[in-house]
Amino acid sequence: MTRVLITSALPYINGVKHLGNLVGSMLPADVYARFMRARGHETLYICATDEHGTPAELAALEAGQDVATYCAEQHEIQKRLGAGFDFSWDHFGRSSSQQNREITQGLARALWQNGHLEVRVTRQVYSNAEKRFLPDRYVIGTCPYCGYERARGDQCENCTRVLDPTDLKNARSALSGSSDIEIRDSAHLFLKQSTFVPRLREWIDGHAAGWSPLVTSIARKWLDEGLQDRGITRDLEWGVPVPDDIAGGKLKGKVFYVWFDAPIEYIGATKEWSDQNGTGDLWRDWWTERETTAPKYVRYVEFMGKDNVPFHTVGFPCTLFGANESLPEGQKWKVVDQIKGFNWLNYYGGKFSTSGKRGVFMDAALEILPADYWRYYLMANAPEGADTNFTWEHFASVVNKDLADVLGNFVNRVTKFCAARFDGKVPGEGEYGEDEEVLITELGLRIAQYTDFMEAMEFRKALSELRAIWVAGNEYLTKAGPWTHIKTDRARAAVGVRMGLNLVHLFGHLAWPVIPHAARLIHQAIQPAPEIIPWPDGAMVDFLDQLDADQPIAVPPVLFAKITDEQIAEWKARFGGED
Ligand code: B3M
Ligand code: ZN
Repeated sequence: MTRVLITSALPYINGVKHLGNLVGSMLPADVYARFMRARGHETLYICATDEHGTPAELAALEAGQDVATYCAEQHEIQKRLGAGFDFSWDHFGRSSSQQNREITQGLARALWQNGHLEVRVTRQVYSNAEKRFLPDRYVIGTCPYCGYERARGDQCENCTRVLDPTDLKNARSALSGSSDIEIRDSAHLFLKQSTFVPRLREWIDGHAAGWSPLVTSIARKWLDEGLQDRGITRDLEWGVPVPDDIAGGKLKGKVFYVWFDAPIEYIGATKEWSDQNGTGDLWRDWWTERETTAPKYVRYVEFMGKDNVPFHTVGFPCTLFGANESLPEGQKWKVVDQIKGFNWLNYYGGKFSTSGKRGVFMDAALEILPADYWRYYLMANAPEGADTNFTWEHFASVVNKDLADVLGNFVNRVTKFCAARFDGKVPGEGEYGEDEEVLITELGLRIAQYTDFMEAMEFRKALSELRAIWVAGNEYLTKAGPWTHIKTDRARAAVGVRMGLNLVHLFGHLAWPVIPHAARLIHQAIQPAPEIIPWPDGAMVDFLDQLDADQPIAVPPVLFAKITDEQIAEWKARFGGED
C-alpha cells in the first residue's frame, strides 16, 4: 500500500469551465483518485481555484466587481459545480488563501537565500491611456511565432508558446484596446532556471519511461530550445506580495507571477486541508520526503492539459529543487512522479469558447443531464493520443449504446425478472456449469486488463475494456436465457438469474470510479456498499458467487435514459453545432 497524492491543474477563477477543461484535468484526476481509493491506497486528491494574475483581474473587471469579491463568488460556484460532477476532492482550495501566501513567500525566500533569484531591470509594456503597466494577458497582439492575431501576452493559445508581452506585434491593451503604449523599465525577480538544466534533464530522463510521449516531448522541447530564466514577479496589486526581506525591499508593492504561486497552491491547498481538519503539520508528510525517518512512500501524480505541461516539468520543479537547500538535512520537497497530460477536446472541430458561447460548460451540462452521462462519455473519448471531437450525435450514440443498452438494460432485465419470477430474492437453486466457468475465466482476464489500464491511466483503453465486460455479461445472459427455461427448468433459470445478479453487483464495483452515482444505485438495489466501493480482488469465481441465496434485491430506477433525436436538435440549437 502506498500513499497517493493526486492534483488536478487548478481551474482559473474566471468563470465556469467547459467540458474540454474537465476532461483534461479534474475529471480524470477524480476517476484515478477513486480507483486508487478503491484499491485500498491512502489517497489525497487536491484541487483549488487559481485566483491570481490577469485572468482573474480581467474577469472581475468585466463582471463589474472588485477582484476579491469576484473570486470569492466564483470559487463557490466552481465548488458547487465540482460537487455536481461528483468530484471527490479531499480539498478544493483557493490560491488566494493565507496558507498559499505563506508557503509561496517562504519558497521565494528560500530561493533568494540560496542564490537562485536575481533582480533584473526589465522592459515592460506601459499604457499611457490607462497609466499602468500591462503585464501578461493585459496585452494582446500577433504571435511572433505563428502569426495568430489574438495571442495573449503570456502565452499563445494557438501554438502554446510562452511569450513575453513585448514579443507581441501590433500590441494593444486588453483593457481598452488602446495601442497608445510604451516600454518602460521595471525591476523584477528572475528565477535562474537556466542553471537547473542539467538537473532537470536528468530528472526528466529518469521519468521518461513512465510519462507519455506528449509530456516528455513538451518537457524536452523546452530544455532543447534553451531554457530561459523566468520573471516571477509582476507590476500588479492582486496576488501574493513579494516580502520586504527579499532583495532589500526593492520589489515593494509588486506581486508574484500567477504561474509562480499557482502550482505552489497544490501545497497551499494541502495545508488548508490539514488546518481545516485540525491535523496541524500533516501536510508536510505529503510534501516533504525525509530520508532519515523513512516515511510512507508518497507517489505524486499530476493531471493537466498540454499547455500546462511546461510549468509542471520545468517551472515548478525548479522552485522545489532550488528551495531544497533550505530544508533540514535529509529532507526535500516532493516533486511529481507521474504526469498525465491531455490533448484538446474540440467542439465540432473548433475550440470551445466562452465569449463565443460555443460548446458546453459545467453548469449547462448538469442542467440537461446527470454527471454520470458526461463522466462516462468524456473518459471513453478522452483526448489522450490526439485531439478528439465532441458532437451531440456522437455523444448520444455512446450514451444510448453503452450506458442505456449495454449496462442499463442489463441491470434492468435481470433485476426485473428476479422480482417477477423469484420473488425479488437471489435464487439459490442449481449449480454453476460450463457456461458460467467460461464467463468467469473471460471476466478474470478482462478485469485484469481493465485494472492495468486504469493503473497506467490509459483511460480510453480502460473504458473500452469496461464496456467489453458489460458486453460479456449481456452475451452470457442471452445464452443462459432464464426467461425461456423458467417454464420448463426452474433450477436452470435460477442459475442464469443468480449469475446475472452477481454480474450486476460486479458492474457496480467496476464502474464506481467512472460513474459513481449509477454504481451507488446498483448497490442500493443489490447489496449495500461502503462509501468507497472496493475494487473486486481475489478470485473471480468467488466474487461472482457472492450474493447469498434468498438475499432480497430491488429493481433500481432506470440508470440511463436514451437521448432522443429531439433532444439532440434542441441542444444543437442551444449550444451551437456545425453551422
Ligand atoms: N490555471 C489552468 C489553465 O491553464 C491553469 C492551471 C494552473 S495549474 C497550477 O487552464
Ligand atoms: Zn503562436
